[in-house]
Amino acid sequence: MGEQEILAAAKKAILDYDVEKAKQVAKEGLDAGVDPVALVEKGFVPGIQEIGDLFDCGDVYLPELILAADAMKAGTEICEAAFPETASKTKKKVIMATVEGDIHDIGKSIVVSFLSANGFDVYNLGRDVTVDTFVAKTKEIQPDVIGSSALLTTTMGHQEELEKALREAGIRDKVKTIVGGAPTSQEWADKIGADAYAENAAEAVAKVKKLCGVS
Ligand code: B1M
Repeated sequence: MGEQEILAAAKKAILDYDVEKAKQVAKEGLDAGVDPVALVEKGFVPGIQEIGDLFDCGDVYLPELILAADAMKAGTEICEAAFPETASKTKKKVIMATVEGDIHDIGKSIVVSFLSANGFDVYNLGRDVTVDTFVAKTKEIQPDVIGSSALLTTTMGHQEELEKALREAGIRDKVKTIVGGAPTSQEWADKIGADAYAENAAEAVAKVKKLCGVS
């Protein structure tokens, strides 16, 4: 299979809710020399986005969304393990998590992998993480940057609560913050007082580097 066929097969595996096929395509793609980042962004992501659109229209339901997400995770995890690593560590620490009430973590995991591959020491706190946990872990780990991901309009408000909680804990000026996730934007980051917003994983790396003064 050529690259375009592999990317199409990756997308199809998601649309078919096929975990085994997603794994197989990821492995075949990597063996064939396809860039793992391209495999995720141009193969698997368009598949899950189409499922999201179908869900939005009522053409697929939650069980199918869950199956598609399982296939997505299976494929992207294989690709993430193959993301090219930079030679040097930055010695900068980043906390990353999806906010409370939100279990979407596929995009956040991709961001974590990109940051790790670019030399950051990433503490992935997982998903459905409370503001209190963000604050406690910030005190414990003393990261340079805190990243929060929110995929729901009903959960993005926790990113604003995090800003407030960091101020109340007296540690807001000791750390930089970055927000991301589909309903968020630069306007949202500005409104809540976050230091940065990133639309995708590559932008997240560039913004976190800038926040840390790393070139
Ligand atoms: Co959910 N879901 N979901 N879902 N789901 C969305 C987000 C939705 C847009 C679908 C739709 O209606 N079209 C919609 C939200 C509507 C809204 O709030 N306006 C929705 C809904 C409604 C729901 C439920 C409420 C459904 C229900 O129960 N009735 C429910 C909520 C559960 C909860 O969290 N409490 C739910 C559940 C689920 C599943 C569990 C089935 C599954 C998630 C599985 C998992 O993540 N482990 C799921 C999925 C897969 C989606 C869609 C289809 C795909 C999300 C995804 O993985 N995208 C999504 C529709 C869509 O996004 N088109 C949808 C691929 C991923 C690579 O992109 O996550 O955007 P993304 O991450 C990107 C960027 O956003 C950015 O970089 C990433 C990589 O490029 N980024 C950051 C993300 N975080 C960042 C942090 C940063 C920087 C950049 O710095 C800190």
